Amino acid sequence: MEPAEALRILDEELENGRALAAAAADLAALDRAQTAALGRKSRYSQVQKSLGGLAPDDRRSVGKRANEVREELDAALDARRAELQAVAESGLLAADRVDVSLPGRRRPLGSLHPLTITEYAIVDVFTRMGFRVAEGPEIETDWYNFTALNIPPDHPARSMKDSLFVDVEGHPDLLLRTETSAVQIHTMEEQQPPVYIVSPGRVYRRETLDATHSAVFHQIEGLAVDEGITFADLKGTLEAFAKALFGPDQRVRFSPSYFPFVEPGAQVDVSCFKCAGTGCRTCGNGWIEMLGAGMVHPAVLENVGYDPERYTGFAFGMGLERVAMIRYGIPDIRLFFEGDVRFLEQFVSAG
Ligand code: FA5
Repeated sequence: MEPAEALRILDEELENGRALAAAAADLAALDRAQTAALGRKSRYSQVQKSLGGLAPDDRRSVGKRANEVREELDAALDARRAELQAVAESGLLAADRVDVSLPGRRRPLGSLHPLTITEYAIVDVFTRMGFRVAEGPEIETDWYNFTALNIPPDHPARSMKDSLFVDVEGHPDLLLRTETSAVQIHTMEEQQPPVYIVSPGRVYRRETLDATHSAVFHQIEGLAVDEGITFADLKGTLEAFAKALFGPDQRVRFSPSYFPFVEPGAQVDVSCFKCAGTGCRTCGNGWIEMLGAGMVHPAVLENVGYDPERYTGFAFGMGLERVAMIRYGIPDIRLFFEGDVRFLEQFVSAG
């Protein structure tokens, strides 16, 4: 290659290279421009390869010009790269921009189950009166579920019809507890009086399902054992409870009833939430049965080693579903267990 031609090519390639750099619209295009201007197959490289064949003076002058062109092209490419990088970054920033003034996206909130809400509300009333929460196992032995509760072997509550037994080899006396009253015994075996506990939990019975009966349901047991406890304490406690949970106009009615572990025993009804006691289709006669209660039987106190001459107590057991039905006007117990969101979401803000 002639030195004059080499110098001309270098000038042309300087112009071409600058034009390519300026025209590159993004960083990838700029890489391609760099390869075209200075890469192994570029005309610039051809000039460089031809340097070896030139006379020493020409090699020096052409080589010097080649270095200048290279520096200028590098500078042009670097300048364009800086520009394109700035554009790319501002694009990223723009894409990432958050408009804090836009309304937020609301995620649907889960909520407590109406039975949980009701349980918390009931427990809250009693803990404020000085009761503490006690818990017991759902699988019980004969002793806790029956014998210690003064339920003799021939009592109907023991029959296979009412109870669900657990088939564990070597443990013929295991069953799913039929009432939370079993927790009374656990608690009294573990501590001396005074006892003031409430015990929420699941219970199991061999029942045919209908609008007010389930085979698995919840109860809240209450137990108070101390010196000098009377039936008046039981009445006052339950009346205060009913007013706290259902409002100041709530009326409570006691009528005699039988449970082997209390004497005397009572059934407690509350005035109907719908008709306020005048009688309607929900309640029939104006009252809804809510719980069983009574004075702890002396035989039960003896079974746990308490002195029945010194201590007396009251106990009650209420159906949690029943209370929730009264509180919210829910007509069918099965609604609690079906998991239908249309039912459940009505309690999102209930408390
Ligand atoms: C008892 O279970 C006694 N342990 C209550 C008790 C405790 C009495 C302490 C005296 C002293 P009863 O079987 O009646 O009693 O059940 C109590 C409450 O549970 C009922 O008033 C009712 O509200 C609820 N209940 C009973 N059976 C069902 C059922 N199958 N489904 C839903 N709730 C029920």
